[in-house]
Amino acid sequence: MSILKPSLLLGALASLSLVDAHGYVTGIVADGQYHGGYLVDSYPYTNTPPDVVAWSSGATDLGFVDGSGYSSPDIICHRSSEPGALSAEVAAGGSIELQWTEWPESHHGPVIDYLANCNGDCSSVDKTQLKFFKISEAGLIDGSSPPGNWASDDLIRNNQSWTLTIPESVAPGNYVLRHEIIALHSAGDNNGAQNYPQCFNLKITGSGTQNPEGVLGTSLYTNTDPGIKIGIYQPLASYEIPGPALIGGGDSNPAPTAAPTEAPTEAPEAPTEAPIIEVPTEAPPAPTEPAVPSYSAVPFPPTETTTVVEQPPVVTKTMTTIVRPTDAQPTGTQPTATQPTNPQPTPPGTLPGDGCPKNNVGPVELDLDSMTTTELRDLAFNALQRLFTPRRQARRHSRQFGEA
Ligand SMILES: [Cu+2]
Repeated sequence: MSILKPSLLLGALASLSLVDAHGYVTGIVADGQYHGGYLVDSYPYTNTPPDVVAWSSGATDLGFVDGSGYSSPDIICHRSSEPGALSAEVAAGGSIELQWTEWPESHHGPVIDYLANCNGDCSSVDKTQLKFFKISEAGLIDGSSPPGNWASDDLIRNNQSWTLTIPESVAPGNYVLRHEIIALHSAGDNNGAQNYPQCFNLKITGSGTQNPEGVLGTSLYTNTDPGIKIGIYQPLASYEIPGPALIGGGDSNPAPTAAPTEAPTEAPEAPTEAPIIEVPTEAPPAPTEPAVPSYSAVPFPPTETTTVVEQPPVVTKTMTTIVRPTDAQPTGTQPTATQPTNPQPTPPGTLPGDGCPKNNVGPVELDLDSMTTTELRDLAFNALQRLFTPRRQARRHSRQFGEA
């Protein structure tokens, strides 16, 4: 078996920024106390993973949920998630720091945090009944220079971590914290935004009385929300953070990297008009010409669709005595002319999916000639992402899903 060599593509890809595998939260610090998270790159392969405050996740590819999954339970706390057994105690008014592994710089977007009251024990709660209210949000910091400076960039600058405050007004009780980055690098496409949600059980103490109603996780977003379907490769004057409105007392502008600035005491008013989108004065950077068609052949991980089928040996049989004239169905070799003489491994313009049955990304037919520059760039991002995902991760992925 041979596959197209990624090395052939490296030169063509050189002009594009490299992306890394996606990150996840390895642990949280609640009021100064560290709690280990759900280590999605090891716990799924352990017989008895430890009890943690984090919800488990089936997203072993460190992948995402997109607009096609906004009404599916996968959007609630990530794919196939189940409640954590433990809870982290934090006082209302206290802080939670979420510690990520390295987040890819190209994956710009907002960072959003919600709470949902478990009304009982979070470790056995039905996630489809949880109603989330937004307690913290941060989106576009500066959109003047595309693709802009975003909350995700702040997270990276702050040593891959994010700190939020539990509103002092929230009533004590058991809650699920839903923490999420939405990557917008491909969000100009339909279902191009990528949601990376993760959940943690909190036991909130204090004397608050606020009990916001909240909305089901499956009702947080639609794939046409202004903050979900948006191209970020043009100057943006504003950005509408998706999801329900921030509750009163919520934190609309966490500033994890700088000294605390004057925090807003209430939620900002809802925008009264659509976000202003300035007409770009110049075209967004385009991938170099040779690079684009090459993406069509990037295989990751290798799938059967990229396997070069060995050409059947041509049988040059000279003996004809075994073929009798009365034989209606010759049992000898089939005429070689009917054999595929040179099977193509992959039709031009086909980008293999990542092979993950849960990722909703199967092989897709692409008409490169009709794609916009933005679409081509997003394709490049995705291809690079697959190309540079660590081999170890790919092997685990293969084991889990039984791929060859
Ligand atoms: Cu990505």
